[in-house]
Amino acid sequence: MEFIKVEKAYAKHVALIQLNRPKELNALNLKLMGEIRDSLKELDQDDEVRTIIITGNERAFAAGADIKQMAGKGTIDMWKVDQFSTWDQINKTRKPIIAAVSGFALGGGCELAMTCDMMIASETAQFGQPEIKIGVMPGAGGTQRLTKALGKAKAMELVLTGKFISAEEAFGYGLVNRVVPVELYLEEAVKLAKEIATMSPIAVQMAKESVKRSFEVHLEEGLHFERKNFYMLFSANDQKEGMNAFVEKRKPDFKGN
Ligand code: CO8
Repeated sequence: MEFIKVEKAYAKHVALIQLNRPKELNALNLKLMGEIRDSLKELDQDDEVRTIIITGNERAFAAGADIKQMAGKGTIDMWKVDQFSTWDQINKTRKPIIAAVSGFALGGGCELAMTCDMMIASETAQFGQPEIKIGVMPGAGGTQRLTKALGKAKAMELVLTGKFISAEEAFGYGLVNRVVPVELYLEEAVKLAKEIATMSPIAVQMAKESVKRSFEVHLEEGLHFERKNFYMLFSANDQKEGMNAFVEKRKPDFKGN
């Protein structure tokens, strides 16, 4: 990997992907995005891994798509590259992904963080969709995910002016799970990842799938989907282990089968 670092066993059952183009504020070039896609695909298949953290560094989670790489491109160049299939793959990851965000999370960087399932932010984090300032607009879900999180008026303002919001403000809108001092943001993300990793990975993945479904379908269909996943879990050993452990007053030991 050239532009990311991957640690499969960063903590027990927790993998870490760190964006690693610090000089360019982790600008998301095509190779970097391909590396994220490939490593997520691999980590999703690895039974030892139950939760995944994506992070950058203190100064930047990611300052957006690589403007220098895109500047000279035309419509057909962009279409041929088909970079959004990479984003679709990220969105398909079954295991929960936590974004540990410090510094700039802008444009594609904000979109990448929002594609993750949860976000822990350092108090220095800044979120924004500044594409409008360079003559374009968000292209990897920003207009949709930001609007769902912030509501129409605020999302419209951010997308149309390119203004940033602070971590605290993002927390107020429910965009991030919590805000912590900068020296703790990764530690806090690991804590959350480890907590989730103690649960049944099958139940976690089906629950994640069901929560995500609520963004795509109307209530009745979402309830139907949830019910199907709920029933399915009763064919897993983890369901027996979880319920027996409760009855026997001991901690469950989930094996993911
Ligand atoms: N692309 C390429 N290089 C970048 C980017 C970027 N998005 N952001 C920063 N850099 C580079 C700078 O060019 C600079 O490089 P150099 O040292 O060679 O000049 C280096 O990183 C450091 O940046 P600055 O000197 O500008 O640092 P400052 O602290 O002064 O400013 C800012 C930090 C405010 C973050 C500033 O760099 C900035 O405004 N960056 C651009 C932010 C932006 O517009 N992002 C949106 C990009 S478009 C986009 O994301 C579209 C998404 C569509 C779908 C996703 C497909 C992958």
